[in-house]
Amino acid sequence: MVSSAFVLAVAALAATVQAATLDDVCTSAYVKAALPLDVLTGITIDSSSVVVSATKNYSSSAGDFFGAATFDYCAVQLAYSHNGLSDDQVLLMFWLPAPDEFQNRYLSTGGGGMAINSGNSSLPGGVMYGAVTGATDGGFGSFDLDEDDVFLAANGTIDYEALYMFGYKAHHEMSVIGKQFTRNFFNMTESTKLYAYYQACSEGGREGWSQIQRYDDWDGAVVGAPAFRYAHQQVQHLWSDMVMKNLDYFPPPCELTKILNLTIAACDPLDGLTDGVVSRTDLCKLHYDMDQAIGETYYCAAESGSSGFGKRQSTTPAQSGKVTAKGVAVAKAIIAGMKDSQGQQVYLSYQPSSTWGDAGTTYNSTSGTWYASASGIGGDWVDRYLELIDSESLSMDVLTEDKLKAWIYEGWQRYDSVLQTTWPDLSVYHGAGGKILHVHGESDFSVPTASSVRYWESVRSVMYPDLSYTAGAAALNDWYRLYLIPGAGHCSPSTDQTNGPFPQTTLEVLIEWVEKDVKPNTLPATVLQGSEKGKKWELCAWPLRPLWKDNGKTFECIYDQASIDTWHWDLNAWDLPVY
Ligand SMILES: *[C@@H]1O[C@H](CO)[C@@H](O)[C@H](O)[C@H]1NC(C)=O
Ligand SMILES: *[C@@H]1O[C@H](CO)[C@@H](O)[C@H](O)[C@H]1NC(C)=O
Ligand SMILES: *[C@@H]1O[C@H](CO)[C@@H](O)[C@H](O)[C@H]1NC(C)=O
Ligand SMILES: *[C@@H]1O[C@H](CO)[C@@H](O)[C@H](O)[C@H]1NC(C)=O
Ligand SMILES: *[C@@H]1O[C@H](CO)[C@@H](O)[C@H](O)[C@H]1NC(C)=O
Ligand SMILES: *[C@@H]1O[C@H](CO)[C@@H](O)[C@H](O)[C@H]1NC(C)=O
Ligand SMILES: [Ca+2]
Repeated sequence: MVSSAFVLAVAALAATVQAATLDDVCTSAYVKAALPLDVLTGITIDSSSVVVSATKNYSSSAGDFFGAATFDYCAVQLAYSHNGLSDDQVLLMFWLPAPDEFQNRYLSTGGGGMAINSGNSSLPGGVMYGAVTGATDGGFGSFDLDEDDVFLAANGTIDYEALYMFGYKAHHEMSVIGKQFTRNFFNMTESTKLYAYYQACSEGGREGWSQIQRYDDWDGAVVGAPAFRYAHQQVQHLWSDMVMKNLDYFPPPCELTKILNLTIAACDPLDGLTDGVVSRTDLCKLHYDMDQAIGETYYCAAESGSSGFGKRQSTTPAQSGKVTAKGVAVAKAIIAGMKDSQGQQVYLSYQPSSTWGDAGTTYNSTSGTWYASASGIGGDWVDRYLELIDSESLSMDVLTEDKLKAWIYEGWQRYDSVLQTTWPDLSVYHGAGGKILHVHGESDFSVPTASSVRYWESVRSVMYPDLSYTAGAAALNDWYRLYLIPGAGHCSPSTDQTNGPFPQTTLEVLIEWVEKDVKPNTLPATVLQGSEKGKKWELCAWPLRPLWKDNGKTFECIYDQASIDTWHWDLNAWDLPVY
């Protein structure tokens, strides 16, 4: 029989333990004692590297994936190395909530572009939910260095350690170390559940999938607009340049913007609610012909700024004129997606109503004409990752349709196991009970929205081959749900469809699902800008599509086969399956 004195003593001890303040535990000595030194074979954590600091009453501003918050945190930076490698050092940054705010949660965060972290900017998104939240530098030398800064050890020589760290190793190591460090730091008993999560978008979305496809480190993941199917994704950034070169027409940006504005205006009402948001880009594809824009007048005032995603800075003169047949032909060919010289489909493309992110042109004030350059992330991919040359030298002159296809093939083969990130069998993660909320802006201009639909479909068809489409979709939606975000661009609300919503509380929804089994039927979202700021929306889970009825009075998520079909591309240029 347990004596009441003993019970009291244990209760008193527990009370003492819980009474620890941030200042009690946010010390170098306490952190060093909590380091999980033996958690991973082949890794040595450097105790002397630890840098610890407490920050009180920190106010973080709202991001697209979480709201504003004020909290105390303990920042812990540490370094580890891989045994047997020279000059190897990986930095981890963890923000830990105060002991009385800790809710038995851990969150990994990722990067964007060629970065594996987002500095500190994603960390509040976990601490505000009582989660220890981590970021890694991938071993690239500092949190400010990107993978493409270190990918080449020299011209012609790949730094394979950096490549594989970026591909998937670094995140796995951070999760394993971060979770055990969290347990040690907060004195968690072995039987206490630590809920582990992930949240990131774009390249960070790809990083998320790199883990979900291999490990069961997390109970749930929020993955946004993943830049996966990497070889295809990077080369497709060159497709708009190819189109302009083929048609020998380099539209003034204003002409393409006018075509965009007319597309949005025409397609907005097709979803049943005229609100400036194209919630059904599939109906836009089915029912709107951009030829209707030909002859419409456009005007844009002179401005200085950047032209196009990742393109060079420039000054643009005032532009005015009428939309040309060639301008519309460029727009249509971009939306029609990458084809080879035989006219076979190589890759999918953006949805109509997306800004023309890859079709930027620059004004040559000497000749008075517009031109395009094959710079940006697509050119970088070819120069650096295929040619292995540290320079931005890709010329428009070398672009041909078959060259683009060959570049995809080369990158696909070379990096299939490390960057492609489309492994469609998620049985390890699913078997451990993992959940996924996958979101993607329906007007994304950098990672085509159809890319996410294709992957969801690959997982469905590989994991539920014997079920009908709807039964397989239902089975998959039990643990992996995809939500398209009306009007949203790349990982944020659109600048052109400002009344569109964004699902800012997705991690909270995921936590409810994982910890309390509240499955999100629809995903709550909010308008974050403009005149309708604060308006609540519900996003439909794929393959259901939004539709308003009775003049916008009632809202439904409907099943529409013709619309679903527009999202499925027959990539008949390839003999291999493109997952
Ligand atoms: C915390 O910061 C807010 C403003 O960000 C301030 O109003 C409040 O007084 C601060 N609280 C403490 C305890 O310092
Ligand atoms: C990131 O957080 C750490 C710990 O609070 C801080 O020392 C550092 O200055 C922050 N970095 C930036 C760029 O704010
Ligand atoms: C963990 O336990 C130690 C020893 O009892 C205690 O000093 C420390 O404050 C505890 N940590 C937390 C976060 O409660
Ligand atoms: C396109 O629409 C936006 C408003 O969303 C407007 O500011 C811009 O001037 C329009 N551009 C053209 C070329 O019509
Ligand atoms: C601009 O046009 C001039 C005159 O045609 C030409 O010599 C020059 O190479 C062009 N510059 C660029 C960057 O295309
Ligand atoms: C790598 O090759 C490019 C293109 O030839 C050249 O401009 C650059 O200087 C080379 N870099 C080094 C470090 O040799
Ligand atoms: Ca609408």
